[in-house]
Amino acid sequence: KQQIDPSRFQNLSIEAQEGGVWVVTLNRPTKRNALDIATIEELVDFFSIAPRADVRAVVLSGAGDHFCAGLDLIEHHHEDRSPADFMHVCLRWHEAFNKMEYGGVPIIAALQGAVVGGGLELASSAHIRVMDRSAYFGLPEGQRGLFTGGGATIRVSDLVGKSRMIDMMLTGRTYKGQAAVDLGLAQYIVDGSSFEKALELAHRAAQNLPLSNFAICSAVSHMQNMSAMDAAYAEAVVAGVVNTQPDARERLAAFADKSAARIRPED
Ligand code: 1HE
Repeated sequence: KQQIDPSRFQNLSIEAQEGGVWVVTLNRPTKRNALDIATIEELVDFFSIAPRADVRAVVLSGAGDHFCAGLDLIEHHHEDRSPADFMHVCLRWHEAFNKMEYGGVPIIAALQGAVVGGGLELASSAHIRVMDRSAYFGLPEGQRGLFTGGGATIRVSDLVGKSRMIDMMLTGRTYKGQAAVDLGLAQYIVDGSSFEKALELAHRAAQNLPLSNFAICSAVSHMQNMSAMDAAYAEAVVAGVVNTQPDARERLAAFADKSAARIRPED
């Protein structure tokens, strides 16, 4: 097992709650949580360790009125990067975001205000997105003379489809409210605090056995990249491991002796 030392992080604030739920907050509200390279390195750091540090679920949030304004445009402007330099920047973004999507630890994003550009790429690397009424989604790259570099061509197009993503980039179209949920940009919208709802969902997910969550939050994504034949094979192998885990026996016994809760529709 590895240990996470919250004091090592500066651009992220990291807080452990009971039950193995961790809160990871982008903490540069005066910069609208724009993603500079230091923040990306901290995301790589945290999500490299999390799967082996008893982290059972993560709430990913942004301090202040906006979740994340995307690429730190001021840093990018000042650095005046070469093509190769920026390619390597993007590869670090992919390192961080792939660790999130494929790492096996459930990540629930709590969204408010701007979720734009790289901020949307970050949010789409989470497994569940919860938005409040102030949240809006956009890909302003086209207007800035840029292109997506943090996986939007893969993850955002997965959420909303190719044509809608191209429209968002070409015209700067944004989505908010129920329309954003209907498109699949978020799975939950709340009138109150998206953070509180995300926390509730994280605590609920953290009740599952870690190996089940590992499979849910890594295997599904891997399988999407496979042929149907290979995915079915991989699914059988994963189920072979997960569905025979000794820790599950207690839960199965509770079902068999009728002490386990039954599945009923929610209100
Ligand atoms: C920033 C950034 C940023 C704000 N990089 N510093 N992303 C964008 O094109 C979105 C750019 N940001 C905005 O459109 C707006 O800032 C917001 C809608 C997010 C917020 O508006 P507002 O009125 O609350 O804030 P503001 O006055 O615009 O900005 C406040 C401060 O945050 C200001 O800094 P200050 O030092 O002058 O106080 C801004 O400079 C700073 N700030 N956003 C740097 N993005 C791997 S490729 C990914 C490609 C992309 O992500 S492109 C999309 C970039």
